[in-house]
Amino acid sequence: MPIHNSDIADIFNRVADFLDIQDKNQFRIRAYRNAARTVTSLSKNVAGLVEKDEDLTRLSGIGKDLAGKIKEIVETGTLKQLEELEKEMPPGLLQMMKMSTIGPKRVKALYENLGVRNIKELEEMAKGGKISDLEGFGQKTQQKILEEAQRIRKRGKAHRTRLVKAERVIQPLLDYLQETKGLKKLQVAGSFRRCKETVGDIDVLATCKRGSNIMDRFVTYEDVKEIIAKGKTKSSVILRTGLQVDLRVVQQVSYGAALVYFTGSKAHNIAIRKRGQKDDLKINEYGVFKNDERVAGKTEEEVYHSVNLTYIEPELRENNGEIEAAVQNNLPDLIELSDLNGDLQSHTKESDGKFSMEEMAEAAKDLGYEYLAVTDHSKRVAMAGGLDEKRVEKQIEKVEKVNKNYKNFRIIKSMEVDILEDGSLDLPNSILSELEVVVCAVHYHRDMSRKKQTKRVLKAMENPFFHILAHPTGRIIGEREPYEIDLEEIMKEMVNNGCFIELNAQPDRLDISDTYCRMAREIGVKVAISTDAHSISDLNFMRFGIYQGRRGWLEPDDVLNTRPYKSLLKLVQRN
Ligand code: DGT
Ligand code: CA
Ligand code: CA
Ligand code: ZN
Repeated sequence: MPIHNSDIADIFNRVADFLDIQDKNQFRIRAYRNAARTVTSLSKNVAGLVEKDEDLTRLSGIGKDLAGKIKEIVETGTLKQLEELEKEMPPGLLQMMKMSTIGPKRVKALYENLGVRNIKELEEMAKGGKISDLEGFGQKTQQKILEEAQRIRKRGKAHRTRLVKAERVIQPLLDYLQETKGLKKLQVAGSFRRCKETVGDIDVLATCKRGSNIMDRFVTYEDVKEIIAKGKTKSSVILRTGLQVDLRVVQQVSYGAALVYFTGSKAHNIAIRKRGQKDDLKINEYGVFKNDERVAGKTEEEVYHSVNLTYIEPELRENNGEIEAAVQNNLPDLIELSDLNGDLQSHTKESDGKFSMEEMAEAAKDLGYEYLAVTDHSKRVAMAGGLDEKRVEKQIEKVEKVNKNYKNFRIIKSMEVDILEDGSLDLPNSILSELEVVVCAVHYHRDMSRKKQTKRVLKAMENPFFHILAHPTGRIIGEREPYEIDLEEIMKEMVNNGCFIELNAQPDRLDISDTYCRMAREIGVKVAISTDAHSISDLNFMRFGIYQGRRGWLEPDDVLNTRPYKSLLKLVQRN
């Protein structure tokens, strides 16, 4: 909930912007802007006044109506009126208003004079040179508008970047910045640090000795395509890939507070801030203050302790119950990569993998695993060279042969078996019974209704050799929507049947989501975190699965493949 005076002012200004575009009564519009100004310039916290039930109409420019609205904002975090206005507005105009080169006045002028309703039309107009003729625009502005519109288009509709890609782009930049003279600390914050599956932009935080040239170094990095802003404490650039990076330099004493603030999420920050208010603490990116005196802020621990909370891991900071859990000292003991004993999905040359079973085994063993399930495709997935019964028999023999090479490591006899349209499995029980772990997946007929798809998988789970449901929603992040399926119902049945759900760690799948991980934990289904590796290097995707599992509150016990081989087999066998 926004509770800072500036949050209230933002809402009022936004309402004024909308009313302005709609050509509403200028007097009303001014009233909102005045109120915003009053609230901003106030030395007292307005939320505090509301809590003490003080008469807000005593503030200049605040009448009964606006006082009621302030109360609503403080109590609910939003203003209904603003939400209504947002709904009425053509979505294209809303997006235009968010552009840095355009405010509400310009949106209005463009809309009324040129009929521009969205960024695409805006770009065309700017290209055609039509904007510079408008009063208050000019050539320079037109050029700036054109550049921003093009930038937005190039970034594409899903202008979020997958974590794996962001990592690849950011790591060299971090290595480069590490070399800065006088640098003390360097840390990525934002959604990247919270390990979200995709990130909007990258927020980097640094502390430096006085006189460091970090900002110069940052904006002259070879991969910078465009400098959006350059200042002493904050700069923003766009890299060649289109990814935006914000760098903030903060003081050592503020480092922890800034790290909490810029790690977010916003909702988490607001909740923490609100908690501080109860003890008259003011928390912001500079520190924790009591009566304008800094009482904490150097480390994140300090900040959390100042509001009587234990440290909260970044992956949990979504205001989804983590604060309540911290209050009760009941935070989950999150899963870590080192808790795993093996990987339960991988492919070899036998179907669509790139390496032999021997090579995959060797690589998995080198990762310190005790086991690797080789799960080549079954015959229905012909495109991927799926195995029929005969070939599975041979594969089983091969596993036994390869396992002779090892003492403390083994390939688990397994397959990724296709769940056919009618819910039957792609291999007969006679052969499934020879496998140790059977991983089952939907690959075809993804477009069934939710009801049918759910029934199909439930039917498949009736087969006593069904163990793990692989990539349960079939989504590819940013490319392919999940198919319709009721995973809650399926997970409930998994508890009855003794089946398991996969968290596919391929960074473009991360299937299931963090929310479903948490649901699995609550329902009591163990999650298999598997890489679905098609090559040796894919085995390293495991960490993305771990990130996602941590975001889903998973503890080691919630994860199937933390078990050593023997207990794993016992757990997997259905009666
Ligand atoms: P993203 O970039 O869309 O994947 O998500 P974030 O979480 O990285 O968000 P971003 O880059 O807009 O801002 C970074 C952090 O800064 C965010 O997680 C929390 C903090 N922050 C940003 N704006 C606000 C704000 O208005 N209020 C508060 N309390 N925190 C904010
Ligand atoms: Ca960000
Ligand atoms: Ca940012
Ligand atoms: Zn598959």
